[in-house]
Amino acid sequence: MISSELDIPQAVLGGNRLALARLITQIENGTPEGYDALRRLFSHTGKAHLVGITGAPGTGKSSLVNQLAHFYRNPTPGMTPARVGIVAVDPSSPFSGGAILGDRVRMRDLAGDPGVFIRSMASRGSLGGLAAATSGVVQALDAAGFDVILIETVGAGQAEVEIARLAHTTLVVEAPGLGDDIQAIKAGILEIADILVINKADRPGVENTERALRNMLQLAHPLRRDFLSPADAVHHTDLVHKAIPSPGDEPNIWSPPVLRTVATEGIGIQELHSSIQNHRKHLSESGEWQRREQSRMETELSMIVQERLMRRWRDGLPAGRYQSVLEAVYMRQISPWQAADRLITGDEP
Ligand SMILES: Nc1nc2c(ncn2[C@@H]2O[C@H](COP(=O)(O)OP(=O)(O)OP(=O)(O)O)[C@@H](O)[C@H]2O)c(=O)[nH]1
Ligand SMILES: [Mg+2]
Repeated sequence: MISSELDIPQAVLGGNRLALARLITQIENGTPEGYDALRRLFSHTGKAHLVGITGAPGTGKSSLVNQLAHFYRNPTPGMTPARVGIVAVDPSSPFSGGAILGDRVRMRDLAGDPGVFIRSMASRGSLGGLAAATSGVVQALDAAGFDVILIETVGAGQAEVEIARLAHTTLVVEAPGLGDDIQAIKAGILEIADILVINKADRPGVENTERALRNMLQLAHPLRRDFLSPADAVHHTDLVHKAIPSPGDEPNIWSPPVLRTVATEGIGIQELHSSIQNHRKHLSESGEWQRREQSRMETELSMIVQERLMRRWRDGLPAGRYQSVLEAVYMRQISPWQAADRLITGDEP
């Protein structure tokens, strides 16, 4: 039981799961208690490896998250099991909960494991709100001592890009047979991929998908082409599995590997796990970890500031004002810039 006098941040730091669940609800609802708790917990964050999993609907993200979580909990002998937080974010759905994880039997295993904490979140209003709330939830899990936090975002649009900016390592998941287009390319999320996963590799068309992805990767990261000698190019498949050294032999260039998995069978999961660990190592050794941390915080701050300013400004507008100015733009009586002046400064140029 949680009494109302319970010091939630203290309890979260002490590993109390009910306190963590309550804190997450407060964060989702944007309550003052939630912000206050995050203020106290923030100095305890910064340890977890944040891994984003994104891609078009139905590509098998939840199944992969499931398998990865299992692998982190039961790694190869000699490796220490990691504690895993899972956040499933669905910007398109007004409902949370439900079938966030595809494989129900495994989900039950995970749910009974004290080293795993699963939470699903759905849109409650604006995108900025959801991304900011997600970052708060991730901070809570980080402070609670989860070593790895897997953040699944459903879909392949701007919302995913926003949320992916919160992660240290981003997996973009594709599947063969979703039509000729590669969804990630259309949505422009290939640029944010640190690791590309072709899941459902048991399905026909996997070669085409892989070829298309590798071609697109060359365009998205043209720099790497300079380092391919003709001999290397023959073994291109091997090459993309490791970072290609820059001319100065700095370990600073990461080439996103393209991996095949069959999440339903657990095939390719160990390799995927190794890739994630390699990326983490690369981030630390290249100094990129620090840079990403800073850019993550910058993104978070600007998201929060935008959200707050917008809300405060909207609350201060007389009723109907926004709509009437917008109507004037519709009628082409004023330009959008004039409209913004009117709304923000009250000027009537
Ligand atoms: N054949 C095959 N089916 C798979 C594989 N991975 C997942 N599936 C199936 O694909 C369906 C969708 O899997 P999910 O893991 O729910 O996919 P998702 O990307 O999380 O889906 P959304 O969250 O709705 O976007 C389920 O029926 C899975 O069992 C795979 O490697 N091969
Ligand atoms: Mg899913």
